[in-house]
Amino acid sequence: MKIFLDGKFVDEADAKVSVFDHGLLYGDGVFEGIRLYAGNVFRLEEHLERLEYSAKAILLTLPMTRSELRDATCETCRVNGLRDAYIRLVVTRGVGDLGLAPWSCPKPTVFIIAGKISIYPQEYYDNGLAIVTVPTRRIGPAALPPTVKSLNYLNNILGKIEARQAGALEAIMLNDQGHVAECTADNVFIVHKGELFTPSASHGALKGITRGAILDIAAELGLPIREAALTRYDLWCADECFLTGTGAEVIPVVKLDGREIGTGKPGPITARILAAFRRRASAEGTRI
Ligand code: PXG
Repeated sequence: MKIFLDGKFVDEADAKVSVFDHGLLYGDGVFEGIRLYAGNVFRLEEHLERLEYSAKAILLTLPMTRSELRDATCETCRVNGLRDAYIRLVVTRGVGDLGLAPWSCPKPTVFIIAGKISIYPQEYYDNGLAIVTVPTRRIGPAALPPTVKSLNYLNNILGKIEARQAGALEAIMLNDQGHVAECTADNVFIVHKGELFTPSASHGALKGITRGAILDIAAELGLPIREAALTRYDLWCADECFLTGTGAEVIPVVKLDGREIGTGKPGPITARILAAFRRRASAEGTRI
């Protein structure tokens, strides 16, 4: 496997960053997780825009232009002969001294890995996930905007550990006010009386690229959709629930905190949305 690292393609064994890189020392950096479907990069411009916004929010000047990042992303897939892949594009603050100060880092580090990812086994797409609400809250916008896709995932990692301790693969994370924010690495949607609802960014949701695609698909299918403040009660009493993410795509949730959601089986609207998402995923995108 060839990795793009600071402008060059290197072998996996040589794809190394310094122990003085602030991405490692402090989680100081931003990233994107992107999918390649049948030789097309899904919503590449949206991913690059989110990366630019994340970088701007943490006052990190990207060392490559939009078109350089686009070319490098596509080239990483091409040199590895990939048609379907998961792409991880990372920009760290770069190498600096041992203090926090980002101004000691003259040059951000950029690397792109294109490989395989499968987050949930097929049986969960067929039967749905049983998940739990975890005690760790989603980091609030006053601490760090949750819309920034930064290298600081400890908050979500604690949520993931708590989910596993409870025997679940994913977890609902609430915000400081007790509203549903999202999962540890996925956005959440519910269906109630034919309408779709999802938490807004101001309730702690990352503006997921898959979430954005679902908003478009709902409009295309004529399904009413609203961003709303949701509580656990709203999820327990929903007719259907599903999660969205670059890795997971669209996955049904059939149980939350021991309560069956709807019939306890993946619902028909979730199935329509998943089918529409898969159609789009193979039809649209940036050809590599
Ligand atoms: N919320 C959070 C906190 C995320 O990290 C999403 C929502 C969904 O966003 P997208 O843009 O993917 O629709 C994410 C995305 C991994 C992995 O390595 C994590 C994500 C995506 C892909 C892989 O577990 N998180």
